[in-house]
Amino acid sequence: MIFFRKSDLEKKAEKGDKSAILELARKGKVKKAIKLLERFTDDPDLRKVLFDLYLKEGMFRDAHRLIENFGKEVGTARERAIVCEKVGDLERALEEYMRIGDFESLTKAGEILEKMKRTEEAVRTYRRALNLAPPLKRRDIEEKISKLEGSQREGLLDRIRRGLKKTREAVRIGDLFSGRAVDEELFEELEETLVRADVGVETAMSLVEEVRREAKRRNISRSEELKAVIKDRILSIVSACEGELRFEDKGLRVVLFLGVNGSGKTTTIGKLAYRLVGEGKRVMVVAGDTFRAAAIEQLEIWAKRSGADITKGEEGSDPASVVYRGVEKAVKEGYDIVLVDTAGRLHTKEPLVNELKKIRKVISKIVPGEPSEVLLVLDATVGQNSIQQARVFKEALDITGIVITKLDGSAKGGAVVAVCRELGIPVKLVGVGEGIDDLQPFRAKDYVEALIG
Ligand SMILES: Nc1nc2c(ncn2[C@@H]2O[C@H](COP(=O)(O)OP(=O)(O)OP(=O)(O)O)[C@@H](O)[C@H]2O)c(=O)[nH]1
Ligand SMILES: [Mg+2]
Repeated sequence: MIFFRKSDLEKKAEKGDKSAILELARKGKVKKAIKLLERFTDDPDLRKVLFDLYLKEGMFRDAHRLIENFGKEVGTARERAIVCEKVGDLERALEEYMRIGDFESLTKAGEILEKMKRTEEAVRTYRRALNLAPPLKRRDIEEKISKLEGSQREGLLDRIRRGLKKTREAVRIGDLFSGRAVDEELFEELEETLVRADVGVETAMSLVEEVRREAKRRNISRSEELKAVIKDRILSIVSACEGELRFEDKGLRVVLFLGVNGSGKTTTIGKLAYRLVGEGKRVMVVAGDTFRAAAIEQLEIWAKRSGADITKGEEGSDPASVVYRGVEKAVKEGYDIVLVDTAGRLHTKEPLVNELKKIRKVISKIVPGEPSEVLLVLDATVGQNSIQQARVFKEALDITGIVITKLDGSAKGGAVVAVCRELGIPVKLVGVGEGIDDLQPFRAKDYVEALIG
């Protein structure tokens, strides 16, 4: 049996002698050197040597542990990004690649976002990469973007289709148009069907009148051709109110949510917070609905699920003062977006709109120009009544947009048409389910496609 005596070098190395450890590593005793170095991770120089050895040996899990413990004190941003990506710590890899911000890193970040199914962000990141792309790489990136945009559209259309399934099945607008004579009976049925889908009697009548006129003018005799006409007419109504929420500006943005109780304010805030946090925004939700303790708890649950922070008060406390605290905190702490929940009814006899006006004033006092969005939430299942509600709110407050919720919940999906025609306020979001992902931008074309098929 042969016994190896510990060399002087090893003895010195074991005592933490830097140059001895380095010498060991150089001589190929890498495992031994690593073992020793792991005892001295508090020493920045030795930690660096250890990190480099880990990378050389492909020991990414161990390298990752060092990153977890020492953060930016270990390696370069690029090295950290690579290690995190290798071990599946995608959040951190993403953060590092975004921080580097050059063409290659942004491309990597885009790929990670794609893997995480954060499609919108992936597209945005690829676009940033495209701005920096060397000429030969541009095509690759452009292809990635167009592929993602295609799948994104498909996803949105599928979802709104699923959302409007009940309406479609109950009223079968699309089916009216197969193999029929174009006659008065068809027009009457079309009108009835539109009323059943809740586009509103007046809207239905005027739509059918337009279709009738067009049929005559173009001498249309095949009912299939009429389908395109009605789609086109509905599209022209709903396109006029296609809106979008934009938060690209720098500085704090405040969004105030209004609507009668049960319309879906709190749920919409939760879903939107989730989307915004996913886009890397710092989001604060404010429990301006102090009417019930359960309402505050409900918002808290959504805050947790979405990763947003919350400002809340006691049940029954003054909503405007909770909002004051929330917005003030958001300014001080550099949040990007504040989403303010409000009650659909009040304890006091004071009219709800007065309370809302007060809240609005408080916000603009702290951040001039805000709230930049005042969103009225309407429940599609309430149908025509929601138009009445909207008028009351619209008169008292400058509504900048409408959210239509529960499109999935009833056969009244046509309500969107009535809302567009009668209110003239942009529809900025639609809710198509109770899940955290069931909120989408309102795309007129997809809507009509999903409604009529
Ligand atoms: N199916 C479906 N349900 C929804 C949607 N949006 C909200 N809901 C449900 O509608 C109910 C009321 O939603 P909330 O968000 O609590 O409504 P609110 O406007 O905050 O109500 P108050 O706090 O009472 O004023 C809840 O059960 C939600 O899950 C949607 O898009 N689809
Ligand atoms: Mg609520």
